[in-house]
Amino acid sequence: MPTRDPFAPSPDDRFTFGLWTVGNPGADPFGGPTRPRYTPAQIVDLLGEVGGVYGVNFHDNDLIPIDATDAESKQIKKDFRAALRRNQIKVPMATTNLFSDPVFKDGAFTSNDAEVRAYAVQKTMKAMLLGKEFGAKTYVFWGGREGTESDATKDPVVAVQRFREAINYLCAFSRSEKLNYKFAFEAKPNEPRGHMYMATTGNYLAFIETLDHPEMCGVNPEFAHETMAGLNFVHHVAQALDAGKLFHIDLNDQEIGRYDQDFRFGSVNYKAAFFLCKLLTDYNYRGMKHFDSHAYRQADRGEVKAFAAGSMRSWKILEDKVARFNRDRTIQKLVRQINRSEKAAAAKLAKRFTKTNAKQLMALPIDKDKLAARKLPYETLDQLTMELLLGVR
Ligand code: GLT
Ligand code: MN
Ligand code: MN
Repeated sequence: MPTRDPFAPSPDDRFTFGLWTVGNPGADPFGGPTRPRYTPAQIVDLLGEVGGVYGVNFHDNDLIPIDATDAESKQIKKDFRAALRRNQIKVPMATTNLFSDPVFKDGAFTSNDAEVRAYAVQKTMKAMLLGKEFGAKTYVFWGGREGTESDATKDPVVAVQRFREAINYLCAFSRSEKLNYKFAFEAKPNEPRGHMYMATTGNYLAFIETLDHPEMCGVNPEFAHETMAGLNFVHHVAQALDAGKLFHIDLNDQEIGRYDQDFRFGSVNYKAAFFLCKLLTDYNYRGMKHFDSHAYRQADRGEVKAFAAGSMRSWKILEDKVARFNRDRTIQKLVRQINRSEKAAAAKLAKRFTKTNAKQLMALPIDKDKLAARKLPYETLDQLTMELLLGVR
């Protein structure tokens, strides 16, 4: 009997792809497509061939071209729906393309032109209805064009206000139409704008609290986006988790300081990928894991499938490494050793403020030199982690 591949993905893993990711034809700013453009139904069939995929996500115009006639749109939806059914693939998330068309050259919700802003809200409402037709539950907002090249061109405070106005409107729309969406905001520091507003996940966590319906809103952090700016992605995701705001996540990879690469998950920073996987596993994240990446420009259809399969496989391999880390006796002994007891008198007094606690803590003799001399075997712990990752442990 053939043994089961322990790293084979299954729909339970909640892995998703986008029509725009596996369907990416390989164009870049310096050259045209290197692969044919597949129809939405063909993309779903490709994912079906890969196997183990839970869902496929789309922008309004990935599914229905912006200038499609009603008849064309009807046919596309029919074909797409049939493909979803025959491949047993769901649509968990939808979003709006508010960046490709020239009308958005200076932003959508933050454009200086009030009519462009109105068009962006209108386009989003229509796209929200389209997403709902296919059962999407999460609605992503990535402000690709929300930003500036020169701050002479836009008041940055007004930009935030305009953004808030649009989101409040759309939250109200979702509620009034009973669409039941969870909104997930995706930050990015730059590209395609010189400077984008809401550059990090943390920016959005603060922004959400200023909205009319913060309970509907969370974040969709993307591995490559904080990484582009040289930041620690895992820490951003941790803060979102702590706030109960990790509604969705975009997995891919990126070298620090390069152009927006959207590489296959796990292909560059596999140590950071491991810590991300550990974080989501330890904190029992059950949301979608969306691979927001594209295959290399050299890839043909077979290689696109290899890219999709590889993305999921890398996650599964890392999950196995996490399990090994969490049951490795030597590693766990070190983890316990470095997390010092909370039972000591000083620690207890500093746990919760009361006037009495504070008074006692103030009076308590604490030997800082003794504390400073305590051992922190971090070199050993990190080396053991590396050995585990490199497969010799
Ligand atoms: C675009 C972007 C992604 C966003 C997508 C959602 S579109 O591909 O680079 O990071 O998640 O709008
Ligand atoms: Mn990206
Ligand atoms: Mn993304």
